[in-house]
Amino acid sequence: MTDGPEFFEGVGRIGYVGPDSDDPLTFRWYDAERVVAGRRMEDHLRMAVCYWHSFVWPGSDVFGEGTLDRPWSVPGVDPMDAARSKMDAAFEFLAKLGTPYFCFHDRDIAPEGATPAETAARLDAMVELAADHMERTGVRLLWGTANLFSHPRYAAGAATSPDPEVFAVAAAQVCHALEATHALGGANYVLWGGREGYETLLNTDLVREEAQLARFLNLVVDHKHRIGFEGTILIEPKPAEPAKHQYDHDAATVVGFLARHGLADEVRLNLEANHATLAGHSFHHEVATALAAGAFGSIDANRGDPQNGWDTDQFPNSVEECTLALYEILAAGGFTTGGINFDTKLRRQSVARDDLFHGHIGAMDTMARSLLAAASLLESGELSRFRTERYAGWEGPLGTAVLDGSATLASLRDEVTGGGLDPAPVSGRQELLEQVVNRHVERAR
Ligand code: XLS
Ligand code: CA
Ligand code: CA
Repeated sequence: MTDGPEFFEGVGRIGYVGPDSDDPLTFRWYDAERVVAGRRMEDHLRMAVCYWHSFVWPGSDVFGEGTLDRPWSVPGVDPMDAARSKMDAAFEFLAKLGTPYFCFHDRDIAPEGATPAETAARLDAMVELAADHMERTGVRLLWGTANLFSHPRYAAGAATSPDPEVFAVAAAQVCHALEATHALGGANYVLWGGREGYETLLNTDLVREEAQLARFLNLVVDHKHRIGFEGTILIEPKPAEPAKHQYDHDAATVVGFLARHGLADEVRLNLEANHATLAGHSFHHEVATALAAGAFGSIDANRGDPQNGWDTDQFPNSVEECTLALYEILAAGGFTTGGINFDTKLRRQSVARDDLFHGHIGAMDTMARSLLAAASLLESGELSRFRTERYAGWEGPLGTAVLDGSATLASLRDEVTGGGLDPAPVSGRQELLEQVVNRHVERAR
């Protein structure tokens, strides 16, 4: 504990009790020490609390002001005093919840000052304080990032602004945020481009904006190597909101962008479940697509709502959906530098102070239970065996000749007209496979 006030009075350290617990301030599934598929649960899931929605956002929306009880953000207080008390609250929460990681934007922890020098000094002071809290609590940094979307200067984009001075200010900001992340031992650095897109094509030069975005990213990668940051640079795709169209639309779009600009070996993806929904994909699709391209990095597990078209950032609570994503991740060997960030918001009506605990406990239990189901599915080999058998023909002489380039269009025609081939339809077994998944979800203990 720090010397300051206790913000979450009445809540102690959240412990694992087990599936039969009726106490909502306990874990029913998340048991950090339990070994699953060769790793401690904590090390598999690498879960993180996000600073911005949990400690900065007051519960406002486009139609209404803040509703949430956030005693560490009292209006009228000196902004640096407020930042320090917010950080006390954040680390009290993290230590009680027992999540091993957190994530932050530069402006979440330190308010912008009157001059660039004051802004930089404020961030340095808060990074130093964060280092003390991390040391005291053992909480680590999953990723840092820069807020390149709130300030009015970024209304027309940061890297993709029509004004090179805005590009320069954004570059200075990322330079500092990357160094702050490095100083705190961050495992990754994220770039999410909420304003990197357009509102109308009538005023937009797509060719220039793509070149600017690529240059910006190359500068970030170059600086990462200069300062010796060993974490991963991640891009977080999102199709829209706040921009009408965002260039980092979805996993496949970003993979193409990275390949076009020589960045495929340097940058990976941070995939958010809610952004998959907004792009018209399942989360499973986004994760599998990134893995297939060798570009998978990390996830933001917060979900959206299929009944509306905006970013609701809800706590994950579907074991089935999360099992499918974790299955793909486990099958590929699990997280390396990445992990599971909860970029989650309470609902505006969740005004009790301990609601923040209930949201995160539910999310962590959902991920833990999904991990058990995914590990059991993987261990059974049922899906992988079916997939292997389904493509077995490609290992035979015909498949090999096609893939190694020895077959031509004409040689294939000759083989078909020669009468040797008569492919029969084979069941894809979708319904059966869906029941295989359900069985593992139901039985995982
Ligand atoms: C917004 C994004 C954002 C990034 C970090 O929709 O999810 O929170 O994760 O800038
Ligand atoms: Ca989101
Ligand atoms: Ca996110």
